[in-house]
Amino acid sequence: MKSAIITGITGQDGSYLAELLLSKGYKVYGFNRRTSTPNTQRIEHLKDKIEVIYGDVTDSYSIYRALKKAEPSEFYNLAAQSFVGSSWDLPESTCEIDGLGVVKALEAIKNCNPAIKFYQASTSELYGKVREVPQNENTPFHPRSPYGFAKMMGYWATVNYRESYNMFAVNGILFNHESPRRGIEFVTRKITYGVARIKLGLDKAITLGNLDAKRDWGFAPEYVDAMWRMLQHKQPEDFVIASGHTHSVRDFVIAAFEAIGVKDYEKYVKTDARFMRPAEVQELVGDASKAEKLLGWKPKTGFKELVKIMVDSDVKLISEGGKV
Ligand code: NAP
Ligand code: G4F
Repeated sequence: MKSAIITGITGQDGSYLAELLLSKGYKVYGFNRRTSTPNTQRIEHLKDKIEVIYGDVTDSYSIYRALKKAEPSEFYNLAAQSFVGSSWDLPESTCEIDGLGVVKALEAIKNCNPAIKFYQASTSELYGKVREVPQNENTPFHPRSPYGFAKMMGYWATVNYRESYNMFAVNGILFNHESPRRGIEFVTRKITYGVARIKLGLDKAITLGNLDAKRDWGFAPEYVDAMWRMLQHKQPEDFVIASGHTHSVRDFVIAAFEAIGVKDYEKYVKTDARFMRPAEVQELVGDASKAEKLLGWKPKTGFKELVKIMVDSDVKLISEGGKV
């Protein structure tokens, strides 16, 4: 039986990846840090099927212990301080987790069993102030936040361990991907949750920042499938995973209100400088043709369908008294 460690298993992607690997017959170990209140709601339904190992990617010994216990064939490093907005307030810890944490994981794997295949959760934020449109595996990077430059370290550490030690270590350069499990502070979920509350008469408006920023948004369960495919590929290579379409935050707002039958969205949207960033990534759009050609991966869920899935899910969640 194949086994895998997923760091960041309590997050959006970690929970979907755990489901995918279980469906493929893997023994799944989740690497989960200690928190003062339980944060395992996204994996509650999997608790009898996976094994959780307590640890933290900033703590090398906990990574070694996890490797010894799980003896995995694959290691998916999804752990991160993943919210760009907070990274300006937390630049050091973001670098500790998103940069040095990757080096610690790679070093532990190199020393314990360099045959373990390693996936690094790299990001389209590396492109930042974009040098070309659309962005592909050869587009130069220009990160625009502490999150971006911390992830840059993780990206290059992964490339260097592959080239120096012949390890199967790959970067998935994933563009934004969303779902009903998306964290509430990210703009898509903030919008769909806010729109659901407005529909149910619980709120009068949502307050956002830059409505003109454009992102390439896809559906998270499809993106974790790409992660798995990268580790099954015959050789270690980096891949862009994206929908190939870009939409503004305003487009997302319009589609979310349309999903509840509201056309005059302006009445319900306010902006506030609190949600603006010191530096912005204005437009991202990815070219995933390499992944389609070599991994047979293609996005399936379109933009409007994605927005509707999220709005409907939030309406149901709130109506049933569920919590985020
Ligand atoms: P997420 O929901 O924020 O999940 C992040 C996970 O990392 C959580 O399980 C979190 O645990 C864990 N974590 C944070 N610090 C840790 C530490 N020091 N040690 C161990 N675990 C730690 O993020 P996501 O959207 O699933 O994204 C997964 C990965 O893909 C992240 O690395 C992110 O940067 C990257 N990425 C995401 C996207 C996207 O659009 N979603 C795009 C490109 C790349 P807690 O639950 O305890 O906080
Ligand atoms: O939803 P966001 O916070 O996601 P962002 O910054 O694109 O980062 C996400 O995607 C990356 C991949 O490109 C991941 F690496 C990263 O971990 C994360 O998952 O913001 C999207 C856009 C930004 O331009 C932001 O300025 O939405 C704009 N925005 C406008 N109003 C807002 C808001 N963002 C947030 N979070 N909250 C607002 O009120």
